[in-house]
Order: sequence, then structure tokens, then C-alpha cells
Amino acid sequence: MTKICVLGLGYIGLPSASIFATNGFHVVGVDVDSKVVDVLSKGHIHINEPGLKTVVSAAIQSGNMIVRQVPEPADVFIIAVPTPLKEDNAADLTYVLNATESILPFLRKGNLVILESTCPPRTTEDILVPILQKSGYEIGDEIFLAHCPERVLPGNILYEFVNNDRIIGGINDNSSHKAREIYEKVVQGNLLITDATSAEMAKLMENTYRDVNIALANEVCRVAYDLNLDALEIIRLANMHPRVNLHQPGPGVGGHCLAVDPWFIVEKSDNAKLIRLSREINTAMPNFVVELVKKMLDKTVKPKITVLGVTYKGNVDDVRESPATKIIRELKQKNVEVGIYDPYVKNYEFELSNLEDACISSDLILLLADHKEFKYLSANELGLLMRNKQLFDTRNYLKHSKWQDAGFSVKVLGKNNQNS
Ligand code: SAJ
Repeated sequence: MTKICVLGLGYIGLPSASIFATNGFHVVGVDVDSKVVDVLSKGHIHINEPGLKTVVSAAIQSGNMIVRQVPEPADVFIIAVPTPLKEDNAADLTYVLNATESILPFLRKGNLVILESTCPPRTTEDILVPILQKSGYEIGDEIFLAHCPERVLPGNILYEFVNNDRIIGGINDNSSHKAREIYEKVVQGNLLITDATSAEMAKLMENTYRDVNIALANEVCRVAYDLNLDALEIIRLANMHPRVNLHQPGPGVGGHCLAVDPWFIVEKSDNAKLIRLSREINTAMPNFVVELVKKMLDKTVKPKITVLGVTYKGNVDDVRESPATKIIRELKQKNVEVGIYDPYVKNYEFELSNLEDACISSDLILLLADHKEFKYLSANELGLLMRNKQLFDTRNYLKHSKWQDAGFSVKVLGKNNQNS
């Protein structure tokens, strides 16, 4: 049985490890965090992803997956650790470097090392190869190495891991061939063979495409405010053209992918001008939301608002790079009291309340994440708790007529020409 050691048991590593284990591989999942190892060993999971608990439990119960704090010898090593941003927006590769160093004592001739973590172009060739050479083996001949970036959408990871096409970027043909042999056992999408650096850049371009497109939508939103137009209607109409697909404006772009990956390109080339500007446009959206909120509260003495949802998008528990955090921080700095409710989040930088406490004596409900539960809120009941009945929906998500019927005045981000 082929043995795979997966380093990093987060949003990407844990689904990968458990899917390989339930497909007949012997998997050792490794995480440096003892709490993660404890939780997983007991059959629980530390992240919220639909269906993941079932797959992890099945993997552990089958005996095919064990969880450890340190690596052990294996046939394949998959590195799936975070690559955060540093203060200067350059990639912080510390976790990748540490994970790669940590497998050196266990490498044997014929092993395959796969980097799944997203990283700046040339990381595999220029940084991983020299580290792995310290093992004494010929990299590419005796140890095979590939970058096979993950492409799964949080909230739909299990489906997309299996069904999406997957890029396989070996440092040479043999490495690509070896990596393909592993993924073809679990992936039903196409396996797209290329070199390691093209794989790195292609992965970054996927998220950059989306970030730039959202920046364009956010720019339409800002321009529409200047012209007193409805940006959402304009985008809807433009998208009726068969070759136009504008994305949606929002309170900002968050998460560990779109808000981070484009910087990895900017770091490598002064010509990445549009990419940098798009990041700046999207990063400015929380501030724009704060300006609009201030306007809605300008006649209110000692205002209180209710934030619904602090995650970077709906139906996930991830608050990394969430625009909500910036918005709440800025509003608090402006002496606005903020009650916060998020049914998905347990630990957060700011105090979380239950829904009722968050709404009591509030002057405005500000929807920042489109969690499905929010569709079913009772506007009538919440209205009874509020001091002023105002709703600002930054995701164009709620059924606005229901809130209007309950006496709320409703604003939607992008719909500047609203009367109510
Ligand atoms: N957003 C908008 N407007 C839109 C779409 C999204 O403002 O029209 C915002 C969301 O609210 C969120 C952010 O963008 O704050 C990112 O959300 P997302 O759903 O676009 O993407 P992620 O970050 O959850 O996952 C992305 C995916 N990439 C692409 O769709 C190209 C996923 O496939 C990648 O695997 C993942 O990044 C990753 O790990 O790189």
C-alpha cells in the first residue's frame, strides 16, 4: 500500500489526507499543533467544512489514517501548509521551509515530494530543490518533486477535490509522471501536466483573475455611487452579453486565497500593475462601507449597529483577511457600538453575542457575510428589539421586501438609486 505523509492538516491538508485514506492509501497526517492532533485523533475536526467530519472519521476508523505531530518515512510527502503574507505583502514561506526541512531525515530514494501550498513563482525550483538536496539525493532523479496546487472552493472542498481538473507541475517529466500516478487514483477531473513554475503561476492567475474581476465590479459600484446609478442592475445587464462575466461588488475580498495570492505575483514583477491596483481597490472597500454606514447613522446619538456575519464569505467559519474585521475595527474607532452575531464563528478578535443581544437597541443591521441562516431571520421579531429599523445588506442577499414589510428602511451595497 502506498504510504503518504501529509504535512499540514488545515483546510487543504485535512481533506486531502482523508480523501487519500478513504481511497486505499495509508496516510500519516502531520500537524505541528498538538491541539489539532488531539482533536483529530479523537475523530473530531477543528474546521467547519460540509461533509469533512464524515470523511475524516471514516479515514481514521478504517485504520488507513493516523495523525502525528512529526513526519515519518513514507513513499510520498505532500506539503499543504499556509503561506501567509508578511507586513510588506511578500510571501512568508516559513511554514513551507520548516515542513520541507522536517522531512529531510525521512527521505528515501524514490520518494515523491509534492508542494500543494500556493507560493510565488519559482519557489519549487529555487527554494525547495536546494533544501531537498541537503538529503544527499539527486533531486529529479532519486527524489521526485512537483507542485500540484489545490484549487478547491471552501464550502465545496470534497466535491471539488475529486471533480476539478488538477495541475501537475513536475520539476521534470519523471516527477510529473510520479505525481500523476498518485492523483489519478482519487481525481476524476483531468490531470494537466506542466512544469513546476508554470503550475505556480497558473494557480496564482486563477485567483488573480477573480480578484481583478471583483475589483472591476467594486469600481463599477463606486462609479455608480458618483453617478447615482444602480451598479447591480448595470452589472446584470452587462452580463447578458455572451462574452461578459462581471463579478459582484461586496464589502471587500477576504479569505486566504484571493486577498493573498495576487501579491505573490506583484512581489516578483514590477509589471504587475493591474494586479496591484485591483488589490488596492478591493482593500479599500471596507472603508467605503464604513463611510456609507456613517452616513446612515449621521443623525443618531450614540449609535449602535448589529453586524451579521464576520467570515470572509457565507457558510464558512474562516475569518482570515475578512473585510468584516476591518469594518468593525474602524466603526469602533469612530465610537460606534457594535453588536456582533455569527453562528459559524467561535473565537474572534471582537466579542461575539447571541442574535438578540446583538440587536437590542441597535440602529442598523449590517449584513457582511451571506450565511444561509440569515435568510430565515424574522425581520418582525428583530425589528421589535431595534431602536431604529435600518438594514444595510452589503451582499445583496436578503429578501428585502420582507424587511421593508417589517418597517425597515433597506440599503443594498451597489444600489445607490434606492428610494427607501
Ligand atoms: N467575492 C466578491 N465578489 C464576487 C465573488 C467573491 O466580493 O463576485 C469575495 C467573497 O465574498 C470573498 C472573496 O471574494 O470575500 C473570495 O471568495 P471566493 O468564493 O471567490 O473564493 P475562495 O477564496 O473561497 O476560494 C478561491 C477559489 N478560487 C477561484 O474560484 C478562482 C478556489 O477555487 C481556490 O482553491 C481557493 O481560492 C484557494 O485556495 O486558492
